[in-house]
Amino acid sequence: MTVATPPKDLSSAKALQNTRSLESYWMPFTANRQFKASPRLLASAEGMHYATEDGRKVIDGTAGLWCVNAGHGRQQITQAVERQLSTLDYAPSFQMGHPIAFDFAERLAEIAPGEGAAKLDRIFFTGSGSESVDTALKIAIAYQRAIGQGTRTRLIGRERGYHGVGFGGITVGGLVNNRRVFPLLPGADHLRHTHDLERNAYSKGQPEHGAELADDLERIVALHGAETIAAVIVEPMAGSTGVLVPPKGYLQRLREIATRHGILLIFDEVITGFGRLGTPFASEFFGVMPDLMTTAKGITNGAIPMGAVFASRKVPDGLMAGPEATIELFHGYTYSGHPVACAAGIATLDIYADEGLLTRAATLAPLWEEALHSLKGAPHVIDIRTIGLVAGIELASRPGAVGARAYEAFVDCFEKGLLIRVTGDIIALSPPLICEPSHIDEIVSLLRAALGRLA
Ligand code: PXG
Ligand code: PLP
Repeated sequence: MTVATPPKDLSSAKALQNTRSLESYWMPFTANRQFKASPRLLASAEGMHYATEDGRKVIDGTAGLWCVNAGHGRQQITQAVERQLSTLDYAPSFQMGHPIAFDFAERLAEIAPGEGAAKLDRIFFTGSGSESVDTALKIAIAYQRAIGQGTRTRLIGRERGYHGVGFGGITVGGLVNNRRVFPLLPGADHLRHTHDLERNAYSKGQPEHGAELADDLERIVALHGAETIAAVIVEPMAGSTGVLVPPKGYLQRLREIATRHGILLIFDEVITGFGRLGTPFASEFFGVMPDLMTTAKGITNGAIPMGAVFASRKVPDGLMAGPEATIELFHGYTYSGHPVACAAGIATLDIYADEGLLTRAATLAPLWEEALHSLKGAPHVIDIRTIGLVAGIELASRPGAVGARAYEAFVDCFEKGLLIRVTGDIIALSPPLICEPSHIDEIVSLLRAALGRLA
Protein backbone atom coordinates (compact mmCIF):
# COMPACT_ATOMS: atom_id res chain seq x y z
CA MET A 1 0.00 0.00 0.00
CA THR A 2 1.26 3.48 -0.79
CA VAL A 3 0.40 6.51 1.24
CA ALA A 4 -0.04 9.38 -1.20
CA THR A 5 -0.53 12.17 1.30
CA PRO A 6 0.65 12.56 4.87
CA PRO A 7 -2.08 11.93 7.45
CA LYS A 8 -3.95 15.08 8.30
CA ASP A 9 -3.48 15.52 12.01
CA LEU A 10 -5.37 18.75 12.32
CA SER A 11 -4.19 19.74 15.75
CA SER A 12 -0.51 19.35 14.89
CA ALA A 13 -0.98 21.22 11.61
CA LYS A 14 -2.57 24.07 13.51
CA ALA A 15 0.27 24.05 16.00
CA LEU A 16 2.76 24.23 13.14
CA GLN A 17 1.09 27.30 11.72
CA ASN A 18 1.00 28.89 15.14
CA THR A 19 4.68 28.37 15.81
CA ARG A 20 5.99 29.33 12.37
CA SER A 21 7.57 32.76 12.25
CA LEU A 22 6.04 35.02 9.63
CA GLU A 23 8.43 37.91 10.20
CA SER A 24 11.05 37.54 7.50
CA TYR A 25 8.90 37.16 4.42
CA TRP A 26 8.02 40.65 3.14
CA MET A 27 4.86 39.86 1.23
CA PRO A 28 4.01 41.54 -2.09
CA PHE A 29 0.97 43.81 -2.47
CA THR A 30 -0.05 42.93 1.08
CA ALA A 31 -0.78 44.82 4.28
CA ASN A 32 1.95 42.81 6.01
CA ARG A 33 1.13 43.75 9.61
CA GLN A 34 -2.59 43.12 9.16
CA PHE A 35 -1.95 39.81 7.38
CA LYS A 36 0.51 38.50 9.92
CA ALA A 37 -1.86 39.31 12.76
CA SER A 38 -4.39 36.99 11.11
CA PRO A 39 -2.74 34.93 8.38
CA ARG A 40 -4.38 32.98 5.58
CA LEU A 41 -2.12 30.19 4.35
CA LEU A 42 -2.77 27.77 1.50
CA ALA A 43 -0.83 24.56 1.93
CA SER A 44 -1.79 22.33 -0.99
CA ALA A 45 -4.00 22.22 -4.05
CA GLU A 46 -5.67 19.76 -6.36
CA GLY A 47 -8.03 20.37 -9.24
CA MET A 48 -10.47 23.15 -8.34
CA HIS A 49 -9.48 23.34 -4.68
CA TYR A 50 -6.88 24.62 -2.32
CA ALA A 51 -6.45 23.20 1.16
CA THR A 52 -5.37 25.21 4.17
CA GLU A 53 -2.81 23.95 6.66
CA ASP A 54 -5.57 22.74 8.94
CA GLY A 55 -7.04 20.71 6.08
CA ARG A 56 -9.93 23.00 5.15
CA LYS A 57 -10.92 22.94 1.44
CA VAL A 58 -11.19 26.27 -0.36
CA ILE A 59 -12.64 26.37 -3.87
CA ASP A 60 -10.46 28.41 -6.20
CA GLY A 61 -12.66 31.11 -7.69
CA THR A 62 -9.70 32.94 -9.21
CA ALA A 63 -7.40 30.31 -10.76
CA GLY A 64 -4.77 31.41 -8.23
CA LEU A 65 -4.05 34.89 -9.53
CA TRP A 66 -5.68 34.31 -12.94
CA CYS A 67 -3.02 31.78 -13.90
CA VAL A 68 -3.96 28.17 -13.03
CA ASN A 69 -6.18 27.69 -16.07
CA ALA A 70 -5.90 23.89 -16.16
CA GLY A 71 -6.53 23.51 -12.45
CA HIS A 72 -4.12 22.55 -9.71
CA GLY A 73 -1.69 19.69 -9.28
CA ARG A 74 -1.42 18.64 -12.93
CA GLN A 75 0.86 15.60 -12.89
CA GLN A 76 1.76 15.99 -16.55
CA ILE A 77 3.37 19.35 -15.75
CA THR A 78 5.03 17.98 -12.63
CA GLN A 79 6.58 15.12 -14.58
CA ALA A 80 7.73 17.34 -17.46
CA VAL A 81 9.41 19.65 -14.95
CA GLU A 82 11.08 16.74 -13.14
CA ARG A 83 12.33 15.29 -16.42
CA GLN A 84 13.69 18.62 -17.61
CA LEU A 85 15.38 19.41 -14.30
CA SER A 86 17.26 16.14 -14.40
CA THR A 87 18.13 16.51 -18.13
CA LEU A 88 19.13 20.17 -18.41
CA ASP A 89 18.49 22.34 -15.38
CA TYR A 90 19.69 25.58 -16.86
CA ALA A 91 21.47 26.84 -19.93
CA PRO A 92 22.31 30.38 -21.00
CA SER A 93 20.23 31.98 -23.73
CA PHE A 94 22.51 34.85 -24.78
CA GLN A 95 24.40 33.74 -27.91
CA MET A 96 23.59 30.16 -26.86
CA GLY A 97 20.52 28.01 -27.16
CA HIS A 98 18.90 24.83 -25.91
CA PRO A 99 16.40 22.71 -27.80
CA ILE A 100 13.32 23.02 -25.63
CA ALA A 101 13.14 26.82 -25.92
CA PHE A 102 12.93 26.51 -29.70
CA ASP A 103 10.38 23.72 -29.38
CA PHE A 104 8.21 25.71 -27.04
CA ALA A 105 8.38 28.81 -29.26
CA GLU A 106 7.22 26.70 -32.22
CA ARG A 107 4.35 25.33 -30.17
CA LEU A 108 3.31 28.83 -29.14
CA ALA A 109 3.62 30.04 -32.74
CA GLU A 110 1.21 27.29 -33.79
CA ILE A 111 -1.55 28.64 -31.57
CA ALA A 112 -0.61 32.32 -31.98
CA PRO A 113 -3.42 34.57 -33.21
CA GLY A 114 -3.46 36.15 -36.68
CA GLU A 115 -3.03 35.07 -40.27
CA GLY A 116 -0.09 35.14 -42.68
CA ALA A 117 2.40 37.95 -42.12
CA ALA A 118 0.19 39.44 -39.40
CA LYS A 119 0.35 36.25 -37.31
CA LEU A 120 2.00 36.94 -33.96
CA ASP A 121 4.40 34.04 -34.34
CA ARG A 122 7.69 35.52 -33.19
CA ILE A 123 8.17 34.72 -29.53
CA PHE A 124 10.41 36.52 -27.00
CA PHE A 125 10.57 34.79 -23.61
CA THR A 126 10.49 36.58 -20.27
CA GLY A 127 9.99 35.56 -16.66
CA SER A 128 6.66 37.24 -15.85
CA GLY A 129 3.91 39.54 -17.03
CA SER A 130 5.76 42.61 -15.81
CA GLU A 131 8.82 41.58 -17.77
CA SER A 132 6.68 40.89 -20.82
CA VAL A 133 5.24 44.39 -20.64
CA ASP A 134 8.57 46.15 -20.24
CA THR A 135 9.96 43.97 -23.03
CA ALA A 136 7.10 44.84 -25.41
CA LEU A 137 7.42 48.56 -24.69
CA LYS A 138 11.16 48.44 -25.36
CA ILE A 139 10.64 46.40 -28.53
CA ALA A 140 8.12 48.99 -29.76
CA ILE A 141 10.50 51.90 -29.24
CA ALA A 142 13.47 50.01 -30.74
CA TYR A 143 11.38 48.95 -33.74
CA GLN A 144 10.21 52.49 -34.47
CA ARG A 145 13.81 53.68 -34.38
CA ALA A 146 14.98 50.85 -36.61
CA ILE A 147 12.45 51.77 -39.30
CA GLY A 148 13.51 55.42 -39.27
CA GLN A 149 10.94 56.66 -36.75
CA GLY A 150 13.37 57.50 -33.97
CA THR A 151 11.29 60.40 -32.63
CA ARG A 152 8.59 57.93 -31.62
CA THR A 153 9.43 57.29 -27.97
CA ARG A 154 6.17 58.19 -26.24
CA LEU A 155 4.07 55.38 -24.74
CA ILE A 156 0.31 55.59 -24.34
CA GLY A 157 -1.62 53.55 -21.80
CA ARG A 158 -5.08 53.82 -20.33
CA GLU A 159 -6.59 54.87 -17.02
CA ARG A 160 -7.31 51.87 -14.79
CA GLY A 161 -4.91 49.75 -16.82
CA TYR A 162 -2.67 47.26 -15.02
CA HIS A 163 0.55 46.33 -16.75
CA GLY A 164 2.62 44.95 -13.92
CA VAL A 165 5.13 46.72 -11.75
CA GLY A 166 8.20 47.50 -13.86
CA PHE A 167 8.91 51.18 -14.47
CA GLY A 168 7.53 50.86 -18.00
CA GLY A 169 4.46 49.00 -16.79
CA ILE A 170 3.59 51.50 -14.04
CA THR A 171 4.18 54.38 -16.46
CA VAL A 172 1.54 53.12 -18.90
CA GLY A 173 -0.57 51.66 -16.10
CA GLY A 174 -3.42 53.65 -14.71
CA LEU A 175 -3.66 52.79 -11.02
CA VAL A 176 -2.74 55.75 -8.90
CA ASN A 177 -1.47 53.77 -5.90
CA ASN A 178 0.98 51.88 -8.08
CA ARG A 179 2.33 55.12 -9.57
CA ARG A 180 2.17 57.99 -7.14
CA VAL A 181 5.33 57.24 -5.16
CA PHE A 182 7.59 56.47 -8.10
CA PRO A 183 9.18 58.51 -10.87
CA LEU A 184 7.86 57.45 -14.27
CA LEU A 185 9.17 57.30 -17.81
CA PRO A 186 8.88 60.67 -19.54
CA GLY A 187 6.26 61.60 -22.11
CA ALA A 188 3.61 58.98 -21.45
CA ASP A 189 -0.08 59.75 -21.71
CA HIS A 190 -3.30 57.86 -21.08
CA LEU A 191 -6.60 57.17 -22.76
CA ARG A 192 -9.65 57.46 -20.55
CA HIS A 193 -10.93 54.17 -19.16
CA THR A 194 -14.13 52.68 -20.55
CA HIS A 195 -15.94 51.89 -17.30
CA ASP A 196 -19.39 53.48 -17.35
CA LEU A 197 -21.82 52.20 -14.73
CA GLU A 198 -24.50 54.69 -15.64
CA ARG A 199 -24.83 53.52 -19.21
CA ASN A 200 -23.57 49.94 -19.03
CA ALA A 201 -24.48 48.40 -15.66
CA TYR A 202 -25.34 44.67 -15.70
CA SER A 203 -23.88 44.09 -19.17
CA LYS A 204 -23.56 40.53 -20.36
CA GLY A 205 -20.53 40.33 -22.61
CA GLN A 206 -19.48 43.58 -24.29
CA PRO A 207 -21.34 46.69 -23.16
CA GLU A 208 -23.19 48.81 -25.72
CA HIS A 209 -21.82 52.23 -24.91
CA GLY A 210 -18.37 53.76 -25.17
CA ALA A 211 -16.76 52.93 -28.53
CA GLU A 212 -16.18 56.66 -28.96
CA LEU A 213 -13.72 56.60 -26.04
CA ALA A 214 -11.18 55.13 -28.47
CA ASP A 215 -11.13 58.55 -30.13
CA ASP A 216 -9.06 59.65 -27.15
CA LEU A 217 -6.13 58.33 -29.16
CA GLU A 218 -6.90 60.93 -31.85
CA ARG A 219 -6.95 63.61 -29.17
CA ILE A 220 -3.58 62.45 -27.85
CA VAL A 221 -2.15 62.39 -31.38
CA ALA A 222 -3.44 65.94 -31.93
CA LEU A 223 -1.83 67.03 -28.69
CA HIS A 224 1.60 65.38 -28.95
CA GLY A 225 2.01 64.63 -32.66
CA ALA A 226 1.88 61.09 -34.03
CA GLU A 227 5.61 61.29 -34.77
CA THR A 228 6.31 61.23 -31.01
CA ILE A 229 4.24 58.13 -30.22
CA ALA A 230 5.73 54.63 -30.40
CA ALA A 231 2.92 52.47 -29.08
CA VAL A 232 -0.38 52.27 -27.29
CA ILE A 233 -0.91 49.44 -24.82
CA VAL A 234 -4.24 48.23 -23.45
CA GLU A 235 -5.61 45.12 -21.85
CA PRO A 236 -8.26 43.92 -24.31
CA MET A 237 -10.30 43.22 -21.18
CA ALA A 238 -8.96 44.93 -18.07
CA GLY A 239 -8.85 42.19 -15.44
CA SER A 240 -7.07 43.21 -12.33
CA THR A 241 -8.64 46.69 -12.09
CA GLY A 242 -12.09 45.20 -11.79
CA VAL A 243 -13.11 43.37 -14.97
CA LEU A 244 -13.67 46.22 -17.40
CA VAL A 245 -14.99 44.80 -20.66
CA PRO A 246 -14.38 46.85 -23.82
CA PRO A 247 -17.51 48.42 -25.31
CA LYS A 248 -18.66 47.10 -28.68
CA GLY A 249 -16.53 48.59 -31.46
CA TYR A 250 -13.99 50.17 -29.10
CA LEU A 251 -11.00 47.95 -29.90
CA GLN A 252 -11.72 48.09 -33.65
CA ARG A 253 -11.66 51.87 -33.48
CA LEU A 254 -8.44 51.90 -31.45
CA ARG A 255 -6.80 49.57 -33.99
CA GLU A 256 -7.89 51.75 -36.87
CA ILE A 257 -6.58 54.99 -35.33
CA ALA A 258 -3.26 53.37 -34.30
CA THR A 259 -2.73 52.02 -37.82
CA ARG A 260 -3.56 55.36 -39.43
CA HIS A 261 -0.90 57.09 -37.32
CA GLY A 262 1.87 54.48 -37.46
CA ILE A 263 1.45 53.65 -33.75
CA LEU A 264 2.02 50.06 -32.68
CA LEU A 265 -0.90 48.46 -30.84
CA ILE A 266 0.05 46.23 -27.92
CA PHE A 267 -2.53 43.97 -26.30
CA ASP A 268 -1.61 42.96 -22.78
CA GLU A 269 -3.03 39.45 -22.60
CA VAL A 270 -1.35 38.38 -19.38
CA ILE A 271 -4.82 37.56 -18.01
CA THR A 272 -6.86 37.06 -21.18
CA GLY A 273 -4.29 34.84 -22.92
CA PHE A 274 -4.70 31.05 -22.91
CA GLY A 275 -8.43 30.68 -23.01
CA ARG A 276 -9.88 32.97 -20.36
CA LEU A 277 -12.54 34.43 -22.68
CA GLY A 278 -13.28 31.22 -24.61
CA THR A 279 -10.85 31.76 -27.47
CA PRO A 280 -7.14 31.04 -27.13
CA PHE A 281 -6.43 34.79 -27.10
CA ALA A 282 -8.68 37.82 -26.60
CA SER A 283 -7.68 39.30 -29.97
CA GLU A 284 -9.59 36.39 -31.52
CA PHE A 285 -12.59 36.91 -29.25
CA PHE A 286 -12.83 40.58 -30.23
CA GLY A 287 -11.66 40.13 -33.83
CA VAL A 288 -8.92 42.75 -33.53
CA MET A 289 -5.23 42.00 -34.06
CA PRO A 290 -2.49 43.87 -32.24
CA ASP A 291 1.12 44.18 -33.43
CA LEU A 292 2.50 42.84 -30.16
CA MET A 293 0.95 40.75 -27.42
CA THR A 294 2.21 40.24 -23.88
CA THR A 295 1.49 37.01 -22.02
CA ALA A 296 2.46 35.17 -18.81
CA LYS A 297 0.43 33.36 -16.12
CA GLY A 298 -1.50 30.67 -18.05
CA ILE A 299 1.50 30.05 -20.30
CA THR A 300 2.76 27.53 -17.71
CA ASN A 301 -0.49 27.10 -15.77
CA GLY A 302 1.23 29.17 -13.09
CA ALA A 303 3.46 26.24 -12.19
CA ILE A 304 6.77 27.87 -13.13
CA PRO A 305 7.24 31.62 -13.61
CA MET A 306 7.34 32.57 -17.28
CA GLY A 307 6.11 35.12 -19.77
CA ALA A 308 6.33 35.69 -23.50
CA VAL A 309 5.92 38.54 -25.94
CA PHE A 310 4.34 37.54 -29.24
CA ALA A 311 5.24 39.80 -32.18
CA SER A 312 4.10 39.94 -35.77
CA ARG A 313 6.96 39.25 -38.18
CA LYS A 314 7.32 42.84 -39.30
CA VAL A 315 8.66 43.71 -35.84
CA PRO A 316 11.77 41.48 -35.70
CA ASP A 317 12.16 41.88 -39.47
CA GLY A 318 12.33 45.66 -39.01
CA LEU A 319 14.90 45.25 -36.26
CA MET A 320 17.05 42.82 -38.24
CA ALA A 321 17.82 45.25 -41.04
CA GLY A 322 21.50 45.73 -40.03
CA PRO A 323 24.50 43.48 -40.72
CA GLU A 324 24.04 39.85 -39.73
CA ALA A 325 26.49 40.11 -36.83
CA THR A 326 24.48 42.91 -35.18
CA ILE A 327 22.49 42.08 -32.06
CA GLU A 328 19.12 43.48 -33.10
CA LEU A 329 17.69 43.91 -29.63
CA PHE A 330 19.80 44.76 -26.59
CA HIS A 331 17.43 43.11 -24.20
CA GLY A 332 16.94 39.77 -22.46
CA TYR A 333 16.81 38.07 -19.09
CA THR A 334 18.97 35.45 -17.41
CA TYR A 335 15.88 33.29 -17.35
CA SER A 336 14.51 34.07 -20.83
CA GLY A 337 13.44 30.67 -22.19
CA HIS A 338 14.38 28.85 -18.99
CA PRO A 339 14.38 25.14 -19.87
CA VAL A 340 12.26 24.10 -16.89
CA ALA A 341 9.69 26.80 -17.63
CA CYS A 342 9.63 25.70 -21.28
CA ALA A 343 9.02 22.11 -20.20
CA ALA A 344 6.16 23.24 -17.97
CA GLY A 345 4.84 25.32 -20.86
CA ILE A 346 4.84 22.48 -23.37
CA ALA A 347 3.09 20.17 -20.90
CA THR A 348 0.58 22.94 -20.25
CA LEU A 349 -0.15 23.38 -23.96
CA ASP A 350 -0.59 19.60 -24.26
CA ILE A 351 -3.19 19.66 -21.49
CA TYR A 352 -4.94 22.67 -23.01
CA ALA A 353 -5.13 20.85 -26.35
CA ASP A 354 -6.13 17.42 -24.96
CA GLU A 355 -8.89 18.85 -22.80
CA GLY A 356 -10.03 21.63 -25.16
CA LEU A 357 -9.41 24.19 -22.43
CA LEU A 358 -8.54 27.11 -24.71
CA THR A 359 -12.14 27.20 -25.90
CA ARG A 360 -13.91 25.63 -22.92
CA ALA A 361 -14.85 29.00 -21.43
CA ALA A 362 -17.05 29.58 -24.50
CA THR A 363 -19.05 26.45 -23.62
CA LEU A 364 -19.37 27.42 -19.97
CA ALA A 365 -20.02 31.12 -20.57
CA PRO A 366 -23.84 30.99 -20.91
CA LEU A 367 -24.19 29.03 -17.67
CA TRP A 368 -21.62 31.22 -15.93
CA GLU A 369 -23.37 34.38 -17.10
CA GLU A 370 -26.74 33.20 -15.88
CA ALA A 371 -25.41 32.03 -12.52
CA LEU A 372 -23.50 35.24 -11.86
CA HIS A 373 -26.25 37.58 -12.95
CA SER A 374 -28.58 35.78 -10.54
CA LEU A 375 -26.73 37.76 -7.84
CA LYS A 376 -28.44 40.91 -9.09
CA GLY A 377 -30.41 42.28 -6.16
CA ALA A 378 -28.09 40.72 -3.54
CA PRO A 379 -27.12 43.18 -0.80
CA HIS A 380 -24.73 45.99 -1.86
CA VAL A 381 -24.40 44.81 -5.48
CA ILE A 382 -24.49 47.71 -7.96
CA ASP A 383 -23.16 45.97 -11.08
CA ILE A 384 -22.38 42.54 -12.43
CA ARG A 385 -20.42 42.07 -15.63
CA THR A 386 -19.47 38.81 -17.27
CA ILE A 387 -17.42 37.71 -20.26
CA GLY A 388 -15.92 34.30 -20.98
CA LEU A 389 -15.14 32.70 -17.62
CA VAL A 390 -14.68 36.05 -15.88
CA ALA A 391 -17.00 38.08 -13.70
CA GLY A 392 -16.81 41.42 -11.95
CA ILE A 393 -19.26 42.12 -9.13
CA GLU A 394 -19.19 45.72 -8.04
CA LEU A 395 -20.37 46.63 -4.56
CA ALA A 396 -21.48 50.00 -3.26
CA SER A 397 -18.64 51.47 -1.21
CA ARG A 398 -19.11 52.43 2.39
CA PRO A 399 -18.86 56.19 2.74
CA GLY A 400 -15.25 57.11 3.44
CA ALA A 401 -14.05 53.49 3.29
CA VAL A 402 -13.58 52.43 -0.32
CA GLY A 403 -12.57 48.80 -0.47
CA ALA A 404 -13.53 47.90 3.11
CA ARG A 405 -16.71 46.09 2.15
CA ALA A 406 -15.13 43.94 -0.56
CA TYR A 407 -12.16 43.14 1.68
CA GLU A 408 -14.52 41.88 4.36
CA ALA A 409 -16.29 39.76 1.75
CA PHE A 410 -12.89 38.36 0.71
CA VAL A 411 -11.97 37.37 4.29
CA ASP A 412 -15.43 35.96 4.96
CA CYS A 413 -15.46 33.95 1.72
CA PHE A 414 -12.05 32.50 2.51
CA GLU A 415 -13.21 31.43 5.95
CA LYS A 416 -16.25 29.76 4.40
CA GLY A 417 -14.23 28.00 1.70
CA LEU A 418 -14.12 30.27 -1.39
CA LEU A 419 -11.15 32.19 -2.78
CA ILE A 420 -12.11 35.43 -4.55
CA ARG A 421 -10.08 38.50 -5.61
CA VAL A 422 -11.01 42.01 -4.73
CA THR A 423 -9.87 45.36 -6.01
CA GLY A 424 -11.44 48.41 -4.43
CA ASP A 425 -15.04 47.33 -3.94
CA ILE A 426 -15.08 45.07 -6.97
CA ILE A 427 -15.01 41.29 -6.64
CA ALA A 428 -13.35 39.49 -9.54
CA LEU A 429 -13.96 35.82 -10.31
CA SER A 430 -12.02 33.74 -12.84
CA PRO A 431 -12.04 30.05 -11.89
CA PRO A 432 -9.83 27.45 -13.55
CA LEU A 433 -11.10 26.53 -17.02
CA ILE A 434 -11.61 22.92 -15.89
CA CYS A 435 -14.51 24.21 -13.81
CA GLU A 436 -17.72 22.11 -13.88
CA PRO A 437 -21.27 23.46 -13.58
CA SER A 438 -21.41 22.16 -10.00
CA HIS A 439 -18.36 24.29 -9.14
CA ILE A 440 -20.05 27.35 -10.61
CA ASP A 441 -23.07 26.68 -8.39
CA GLU A 442 -20.83 26.25 -5.37
CA ILE A 443 -18.94 29.50 -6.06
CA VAL A 444 -22.11 31.50 -6.59
CA SER A 445 -23.91 30.14 -3.55
CA LEU A 446 -20.92 30.73 -1.26
CA LEU A 447 -20.65 34.26 -2.61
CA ARG A 448 -24.38 34.90 -2.25
CA ALA A 449 -24.23 33.82 1.38
CA ALA A 450 -21.20 36.03 2.03
CA LEU A 451 -22.95 39.05 0.48
CA GLY A 452 -25.91 38.36 2.74
CA ARG A 453 -23.69 38.52 5.83
CA LEU A 454 -21.95 41.71 4.75
CA ALA A 455 -22.60 44.91 6.67
N1 PXG B 1 -0.31 42.72 -17.31
C1 PXG B 1 -1.54 42.35 -16.92
C2 PXG B 1 -2.71 42.63 -17.81
C3 PXG B 1 -1.71 41.68 -15.70
O1 PXG B 1 -2.94 41.32 -15.30
C4 PXG B 1 0.68 41.83 -15.36
C5 PXG B 1 0.78 42.48 -16.57
C6 PXG B 1 1.92 41.59 -14.56
O2 PXG B 1 2.22 40.23 -14.49
P1 PXG B 1 3.19 39.69 -13.33
O3 PXG B 1 3.42 38.26 -13.71
O4 PXG B 1 4.45 40.49 -13.36
O5 PXG B 1 2.43 39.87 -12.03
C7 PXG B 1 -0.57 41.40 -14.91
C8 PXG B 1 -0.67 40.70 -13.59
C9 PXG B 1 -5.23 40.73 -9.47
C10 PXG B 1 -3.83 40.49 -9.94
O6 PXG B 1 -5.47 40.73 -8.29
C11 PXG B 1 -3.52 40.61 -11.27
C12 PXG B 1 -2.22 40.44 -11.70
C13 PXG B 1 -1.22 40.13 -10.79
C14 PXG B 1 -1.51 39.98 -9.46
C15 PXG B 1 -2.83 40.17 -9.01
O7 PXG B 1 -6.12 40.93 -10.29
N2 PXG B 1 -1.96 40.63 -13.04
N1 PLP C 1 21.64 42.58 -11.55
C1 PLP C 1 22.85 42.05 -11.76
C2 PLP C 1 24.01 42.47 -10.90
C3 PLP C 1 23.02 41.08 -12.78
O1 PLP C 1 24.22 40.55 -13.03
C4 PLP C 1 21.88 40.69 -13.57
C5 PLP C 1 21.99 39.69 -14.61
O2 PLP C 1 23.05 39.21 -14.97
C6 PLP C 1 20.65 41.29 -13.31
C7 PLP C 1 20.56 42.23 -12.28
C8 PLP C 1 19.44 40.94 -14.15
O3 PLP C 1 18.92 39.72 -13.76
P1 PLP C 1 17.90 38.93 -14.72
O4 PLP C 1 18.64 38.64 -15.97
O5 PLP C 1 17.53 37.69 -13.94
O6 PLP C 1 16.72 39.85 -14.95
